[in-house]
Amino acid sequence: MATLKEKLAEKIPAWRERAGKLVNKHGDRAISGVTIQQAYGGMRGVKGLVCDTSLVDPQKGLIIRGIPLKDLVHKMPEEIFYLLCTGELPDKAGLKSLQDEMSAKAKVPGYVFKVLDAMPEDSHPMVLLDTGILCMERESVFKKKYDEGVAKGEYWESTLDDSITLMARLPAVAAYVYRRRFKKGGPIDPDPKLDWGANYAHMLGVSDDPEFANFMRLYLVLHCDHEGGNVSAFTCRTVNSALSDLYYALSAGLNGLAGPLHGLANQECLGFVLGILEKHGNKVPSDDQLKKFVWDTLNSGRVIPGYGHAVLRATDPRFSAFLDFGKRVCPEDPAFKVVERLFTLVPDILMEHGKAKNPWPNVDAGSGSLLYHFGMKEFPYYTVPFGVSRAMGLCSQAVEARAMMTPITRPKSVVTDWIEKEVGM
Ligand code: AMX
Repeated sequence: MATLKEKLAEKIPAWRERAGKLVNKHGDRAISGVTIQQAYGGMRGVKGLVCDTSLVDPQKGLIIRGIPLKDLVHKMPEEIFYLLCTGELPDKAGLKSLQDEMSAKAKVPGYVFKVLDAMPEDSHPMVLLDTGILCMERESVFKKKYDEGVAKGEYWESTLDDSITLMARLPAVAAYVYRRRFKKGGPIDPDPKLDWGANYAHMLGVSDDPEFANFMRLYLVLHCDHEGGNVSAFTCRTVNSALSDLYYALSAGLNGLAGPLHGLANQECLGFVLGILEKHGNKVPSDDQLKKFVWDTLNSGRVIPGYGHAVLRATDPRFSAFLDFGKRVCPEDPAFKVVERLFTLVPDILMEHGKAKNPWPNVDAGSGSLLYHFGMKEFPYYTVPFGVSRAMGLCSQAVEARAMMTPITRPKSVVTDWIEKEVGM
């Protein structure tokens, strides 16, 4: 067995050698160009980053360290974190050592709750989560080691320490945010016997159904990472590249996740489904009624939430995993049934409509209806579990970046005059 740190110590020298060889032998070789459209258009498709934790394949969806997500849906989130960091799934003893370390580091300092209590009552749950993370910055082991003058080649070790502490504490902070913000009563203490995902479910206190813990584990696995260039990952890695520690960097990344074009989309999808039910007397409408609702939405110039993707060109395997879960656990739940029926109807309609490059569902099409099924009805909270999960990806990417001694991020910007001169305008 190897602890996460031991496994990384074993692997990092070979990773450095591999990257070093590439840069030494082929450093001048171009792997991407940049068009003017890309420079003005959010750098879509520009290959300018290396991220080995995961890859989004247009057809297969998320691939974590070479393993398609569909083959990982029954794993524990802690196993996925170990995989993201090292490229290998842990054995039983490796998993237990990580879980023990997380339990030992899980206690959230009391001042965090005082800070959250002092925030305005209507603060957005993501503001509370990100503030809770940021105010713990004084605990950073990386910062302490950096101030002591530790060598650059060892930065990854204290970044890993910070990652594990942050991840260990996030469920308690996130559950506190839920219970305080939505007046659910006092906080629920963690149960040291429970794993990471089950403990989060337990501390939220929304459902006694044992399937809720299974759902939360699945949710945490499915949202864990999505390459290095999405808004939250790119932000986190940029901030961390200045050697701002992970408390600064993770909080910054999750501030990006809070945007409606990124992590906030899941609440809009559920709103769409509930709007359908409301319009039809809270009963699942017929297929013809559903088709009409979808066409009416499109004809009024709106998008169908939960469908389409910037990179994917097939059904998102994360959606398929949620669909399988719902079919097993709550096949008769009206909101879930609408999600299931829409999946059989919307792709054909979007193809006929002819605009969306990808007519298939993304992760957000199903997740909200399942949270709703378990009794979590507060939409503004829905990005928070996404953030708890995505912390796995952001932290593992930071460990990778420090292991590879990646320098500070600093792409070059240009002025419009320069572009006009370049093209002779
Ligand atoms: N319904 C209707 N029209 C859609 C559509 C949808 N679900 N998805 C794309 N289109 C339209 C676009 O609005 C665009 O129209 P325009 O030319 O009039 O502007 C056209 O199809 C081409 O868009 P695209 O290249 O296929 O998509 P994109 O890469 O620009 O955007 C996305 C991707 C996800 C923002 C878009 O598909 C969308 O708005 N989907 C609905 C919202 C959603 O599900 N968001 C969650 C995404 C997952 C996540 O990041 N959490």
